[in-house]
Amino acid sequence: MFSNKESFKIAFMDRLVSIHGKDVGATTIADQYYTLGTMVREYASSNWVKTNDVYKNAKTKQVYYLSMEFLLGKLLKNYLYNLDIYQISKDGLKELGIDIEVLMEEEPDAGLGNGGLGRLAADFMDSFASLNLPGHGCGIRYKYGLFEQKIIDGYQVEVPDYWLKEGNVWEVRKSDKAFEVRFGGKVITNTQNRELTFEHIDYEPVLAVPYDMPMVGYKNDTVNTLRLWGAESKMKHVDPADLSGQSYYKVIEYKRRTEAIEEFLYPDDSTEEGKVLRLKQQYFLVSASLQSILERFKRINDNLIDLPDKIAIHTNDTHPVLAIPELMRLLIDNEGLGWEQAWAITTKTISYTNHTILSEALETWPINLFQSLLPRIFMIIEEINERFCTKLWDTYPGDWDKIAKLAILSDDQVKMANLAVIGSHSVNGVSKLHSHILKNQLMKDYKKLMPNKFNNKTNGISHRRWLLVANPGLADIINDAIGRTWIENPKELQELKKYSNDQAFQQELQNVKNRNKKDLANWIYKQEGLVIDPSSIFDVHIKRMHAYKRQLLNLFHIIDLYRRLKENPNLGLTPRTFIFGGKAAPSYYLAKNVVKLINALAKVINQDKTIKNKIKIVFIKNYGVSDAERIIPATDVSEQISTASKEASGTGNMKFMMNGAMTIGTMDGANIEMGEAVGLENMFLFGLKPEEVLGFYKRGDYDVREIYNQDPRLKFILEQLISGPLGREDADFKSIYYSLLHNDEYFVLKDFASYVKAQNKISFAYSNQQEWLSKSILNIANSGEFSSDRTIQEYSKDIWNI
Ligand code: 26V
Repeated sequence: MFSNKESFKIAFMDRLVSIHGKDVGATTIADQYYTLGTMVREYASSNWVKTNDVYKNAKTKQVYYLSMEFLLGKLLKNYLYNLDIYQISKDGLKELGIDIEVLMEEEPDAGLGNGGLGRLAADFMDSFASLNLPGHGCGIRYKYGLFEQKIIDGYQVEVPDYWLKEGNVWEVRKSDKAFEVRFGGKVITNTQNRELTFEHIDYEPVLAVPYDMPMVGYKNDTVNTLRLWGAESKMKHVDPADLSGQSYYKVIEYKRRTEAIEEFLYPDDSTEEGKVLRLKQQYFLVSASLQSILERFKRINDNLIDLPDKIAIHTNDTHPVLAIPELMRLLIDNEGLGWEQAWAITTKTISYTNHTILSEALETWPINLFQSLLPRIFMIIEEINERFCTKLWDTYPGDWDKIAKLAILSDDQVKMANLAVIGSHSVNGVSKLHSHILKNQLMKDYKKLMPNKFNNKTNGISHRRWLLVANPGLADIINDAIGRTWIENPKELQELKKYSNDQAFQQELQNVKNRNKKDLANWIYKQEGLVIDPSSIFDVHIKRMHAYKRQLLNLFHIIDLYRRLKENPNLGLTPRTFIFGGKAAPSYYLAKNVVKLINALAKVINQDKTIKNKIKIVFIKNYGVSDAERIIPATDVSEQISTASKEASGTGNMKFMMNGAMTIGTMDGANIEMGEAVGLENMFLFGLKPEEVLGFYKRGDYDVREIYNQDPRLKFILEQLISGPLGREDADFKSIYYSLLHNDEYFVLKDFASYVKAQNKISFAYSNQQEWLSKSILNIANSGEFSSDRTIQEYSKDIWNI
């Protein structure tokens, strides 16, 4: 199609005119973006077909990664890099007077995820393809992604995110590969030749239509598939004999119910009224994906017994765990297999990752709701449950409490995590600590019963997206120092270690960081209208707003710093810019109040001339993937300060490390392994250890009042929430005040003193730039093991057997 700049220019111009039917001069940036998009998609498509043919002909085992979330962000730049046509396109466009950076900004962020779990799925797609591995994603094509966050008077206001407004240039709709998914109705049990058969009647059908997106590997000709399902109504005709019009309205209502399934992504909270719909979405994803997977399998293979050798199905958290009963249903009802055989195939095929130990995030469904929406699936779950409980009885005769705790059905609920553990062959956590807690606390009874199922797969990130593409300046100096092979083999970043004390390299790193900080400062000025000083320390806390992530602890340090500056305006303090970003779930009252508190504090501090610009606070509104790509390369200090034991892994922490930021963090999630990799002297760790936190919870003897009474700084800070300029804000900071003094569930007060000490150490360390840069280089050098390539290789070997 094009192989150099000149042929690119010709192809681009031809298309621009033919697609949009206007003179080149009259085309908009959106037209130009769309044109380049179609060219890139076509450029990838021959390898897409080829990759599929290779898989089919070699009957290669395929992995399907089922996830309710794929937080893709923008794709154009990564496609261009991976297809190795970035430079040609950039130069060609430039000669046509078009700035490729401006054009790339046109692409909407695909925000089909809440946070870490969804972004992980997207980085995994990148690693599958780049490692030449046959791994594909299955998800939902939500019309609206996670809400757009507006800030009005300091408060978060949610607005629908219609990312598909201009269409999605990367997708290919395949209406010939649609499947029917059935809801409601009832099940009739028949006996034929002394065998039971099940007939699902009076159900409501929904059509699942796939939209495929190419997942392009890094310069390797592999193109896998991300299949996102759209929901459509099946053609239903109005009854001509019905003169009342009722049947017409029924058809309309049916259409509405159907389309609601693909309407929007649930924010990470669970309000009662939305629950039925979320369950519908989960079954929709699972049923459509499994039917399509099974159909492809049968086209290529003869014997269903071989399914586990040819297919691995992975469930990203419990959200797609109905894959277990759905596969049982397809094998028994459609394929005629017996229970035992179907169960053996199902459990060998399906594996499950847990992403959190927070009890409020462990999914359960009320039985009555579940049963009426999915009657046949419920029957199968009952059978799985009964067989499992019978076995439990042998191990724990008479111990009803234990049995109720481990059963799938108890307390009138369907317990999804229990179903996941019982019906899969592998259960993994996402960091060493998190897997340890799963094995020894949350799931310890299961671990005793099935010791070999449990394992750890520490998360990773795409070093291509988060270093090579997001921070080209840094990638360039790395390439000059150690060559380019780290791009294929990120562990080779280790080679940078020998430059940790090389003054020339340190200088280059400093130049890159300074440039990135200037760019970010300019962008913040455009975006938020705020002037920040690029020579100040950029201290960044970007992630979902949640009590356990402790944005409050960060704010308390800022309030304390501000007090010190007010008391002593000549305080020798390296100026700092505190950057926050993150969305709060719409119904999470406390988290939304923290957003308001950040903005209120920013208003007070940013306007105060007496502190001579020594502190600035920025809240980045509507924080998303593209913002992360801009902010992380410009960061000096990365805040990873969750209450120890609560953050399953974190992946932002790894992105900052890879971009040379210093971590201030707790002994939590993957922070611990980052410390093992780079050495504790190159991180700033503080606070309670996980076992201390768990000890307090167990004994219930944390006395927050005692801490409060001992530390006058805390008294001052907490008082600011209800009096002074913050207290005068028209906001409910009292609720924060009372929740902390009531029980301080996340140990903000307890960890305060140790956090401030670590922050002081950071200020001191920053003043010695040589040492700082040396640590920064060591962080980059040791970040290679946190590439998602390593993670995917481990899953492939230990769990999927590909
Ligand atoms: C729960 C719910 C409940 C119902 C509404 C929608 C919804 C969406 C997500 C969740 C569970 C979120 C669990 C999660 O995101 N865990 C994060 O996973 C990251 C990737 O493994 C990990 O790095 C983070 O530490 C962990 O918090």
